[in-house]
Amino acid sequence: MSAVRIAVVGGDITGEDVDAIVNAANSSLLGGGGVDGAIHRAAGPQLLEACRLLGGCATGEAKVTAGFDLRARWVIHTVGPVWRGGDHGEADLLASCYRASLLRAAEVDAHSVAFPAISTGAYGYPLHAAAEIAVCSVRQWAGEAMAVRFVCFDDTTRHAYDELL
Ligand code: AR6
Repeated sequence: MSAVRIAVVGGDITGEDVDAIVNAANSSLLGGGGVDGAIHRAAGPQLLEACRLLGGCATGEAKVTAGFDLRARWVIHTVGPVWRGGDHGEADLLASCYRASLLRAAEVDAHSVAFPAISTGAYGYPLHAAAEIAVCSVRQWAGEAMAVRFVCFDDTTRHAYDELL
């Protein structure tokens, strides 16, 4: 039996009642637009202070902070690849974001994790390919039991995940 239970939901990730939400950040970890901006607004200014101490994050890796004003206890900040045509290791880097995020979650004893569709907004990763990598990478998780929620901000994203699951 798989260690992962997967759900697809619509809406805003900042309201998720889970142990950890994942942020699609940039390598500075100092905030931005999209889901990153929404998470920083909802978590409050302490999140930026905590991020400053992390010294950035490489693409494909993940780092954890507290969730501050969020319902989620933790925020896992990961940096997805910018889409550059698909020949620049984008798929491996995106898969690595999901794996690294689940590893960080397990390290802080988080057993429920909400993911946005990493890299599919400002970073331009084609949605269907990204959703497939998201689902495959999460299904390969072989660690402790994990409830994963893919939080889809728009209907197009939701359809892409629904088709896969
Ligand atoms: N809840 C859930 N998903 C959301 C939310 C939300 N509140 N807001 C947007 N999305 P993006 P990226 C969806 O651009 O492509 C930032 O400036 C959005 O519709 O947020 O990884 C960072 O600082 C899309 O489906 O992230 C980086 O510089 C998905 O989240 C850069 O953007 C990802 O879109 C990262 O780009």
